[in-house]
Amino acid sequence: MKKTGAQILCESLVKEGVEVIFGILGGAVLPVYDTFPQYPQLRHILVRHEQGAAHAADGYARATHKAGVCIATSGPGAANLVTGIANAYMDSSPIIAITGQVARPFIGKDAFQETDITGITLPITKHNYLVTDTAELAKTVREAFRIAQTGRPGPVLIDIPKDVQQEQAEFVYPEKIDLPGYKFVSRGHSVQIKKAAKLINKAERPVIIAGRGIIISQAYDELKELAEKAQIPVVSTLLGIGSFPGNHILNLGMLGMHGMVYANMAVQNADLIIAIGMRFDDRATADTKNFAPQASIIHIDIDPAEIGKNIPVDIPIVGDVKNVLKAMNKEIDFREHLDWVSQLEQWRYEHPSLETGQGSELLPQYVIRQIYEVTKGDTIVVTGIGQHQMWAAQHFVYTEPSSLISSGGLGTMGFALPAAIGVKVGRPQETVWCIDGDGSFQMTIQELATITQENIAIKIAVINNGYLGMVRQWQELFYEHRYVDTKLWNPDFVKIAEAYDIAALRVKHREEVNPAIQKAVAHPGPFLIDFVVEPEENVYPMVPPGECLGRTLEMPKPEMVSIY
Ligand SMILES: Cc1ncc(C[n+]2csc(CCOP(=O)(O)OP(=O)(O)O)c2C)c(N)n1
Ligand SMILES: [Mg+2]
Repeated sequence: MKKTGAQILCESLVKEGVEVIFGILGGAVLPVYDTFPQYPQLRHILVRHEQGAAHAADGYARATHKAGVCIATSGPGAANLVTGIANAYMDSSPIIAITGQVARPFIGKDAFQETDITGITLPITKHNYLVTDTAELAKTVREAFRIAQTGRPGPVLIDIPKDVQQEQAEFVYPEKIDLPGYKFVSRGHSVQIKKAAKLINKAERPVIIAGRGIIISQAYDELKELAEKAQIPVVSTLLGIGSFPGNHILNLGMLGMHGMVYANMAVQNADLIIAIGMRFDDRATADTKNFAPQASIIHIDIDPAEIGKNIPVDIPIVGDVKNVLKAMNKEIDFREHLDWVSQLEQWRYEHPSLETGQGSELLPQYVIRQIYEVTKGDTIVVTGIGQHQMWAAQHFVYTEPSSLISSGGLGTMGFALPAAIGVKVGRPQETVWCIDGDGSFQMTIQELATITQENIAIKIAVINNGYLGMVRQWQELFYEHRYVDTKLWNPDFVKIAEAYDIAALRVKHREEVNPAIQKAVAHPGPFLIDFVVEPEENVYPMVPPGECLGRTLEMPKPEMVSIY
């Protein structure tokens, strides 16, 4: 049967099981929007800025393990998606970005709202398409979903000229597609797996570094089996948090620039590192030349391009983490590393790492810890970028995978609010806490309107320190307290929330924190709390830029107190 390009697109999205599309319309996508009412199974959520659509699709994808979909018009609409696409690319999140393009005869003529979005997004997409033949559209959508969701996931963009959306073609959704140039290795090489297992079996001081690849490949049980069978302590990257239960005796927490001192010491003193589904990001490794100086390194990753990119590796294993671990666990001996584990316990005791400053009325770490206490951790946390992000990573105990959703690779301020929308839409039964900085929040604050229009019941905690806090911390520590333009004038966030018809409270004192969080949780709709916190609290531990993990700074002793 013949259908228009717009209908073919919608039919194809339905075939792919899409339920939600985040977007905002314009001239070059009008034919698609005009078709939406024929497909009531596709829920469209109208955002206020395309960056919000891309982050919402990304949050949805991370929370559901399905591709998230966003749509924008040509020119400025497509360009506004760019930050969100780059963010998804860096964190291997499968999103499908659909953009309208000017009609085919106008391409290359600098037509109104024409921009070369496939050119712009070439380095930040796993793949992208400009559809010039309506008969190819269904196949293109099928391919896009396959590419986005398999192997190492990532964003795929489909640019569709307006006249392709309007033109009719035969609709057949291809059962099979042939992607000759697209290959990924799913099962690891058995010889490499055996070699790795041998090393693990004889290691005296092994450490696992758990990355987001474990969450993507849903290899939690396999990771747990490996760690428990051979009694191997686990540290995780920021995006690996949740891949191994936060309350497990072998969990040493996050490593890296703001990792636990004992996690960093474990890596620096290990004789074997088993790096799983992680890419040796510089925030995790610190100075690469002095990373894990005593260790042999096993690196398991589905993307061969990651092997040896930042850190030389002794045993690379390319493959899907779940498959590799399944095969490897069969070769692993039951072992104990009593001396090593008790050494780590000793370091944990000597360097508790989570002390806070004495501060004034309200410490940000206390606020975050109270969100944990009230929710008992039964919530999904979505963060912005900065100090609050690190405190949310440190002071919460994440026992479930995908319970911390954060922008790791790109570090995109403005991610939290729209991503939290996507998370809540994808997992409506869960409580979702958007823990945002006052600076980050203002980068996509307009999505409060989306929340109200769609009644998306997320809870928002603005950690309002009156600063671009993480940058202020660097100015304090490395630029001799010269606070150039990090102080923020802020609007009244409670009034802002109320103007968007969202219930809100301001909290300035410690004793108000717990009741306010309880009130937010009990409230049936969205709720915002403006937590006015100590302005100059710093995030510790910290590895100063350029230093190695062995040089992790702790909070200066006279300032230390505990909030636990
Ligand atoms: C889009 C974007 N612009 C600039 C930065 C650089 N940057 C990193 S953290 C930060 C400060 C964030 O301030 P806020 O959201 O208030 O969080 P805080 O550190 O105060 O908790 C800035 C400006 C960034 N990460 N993203
Ligand atoms: Mg701030």
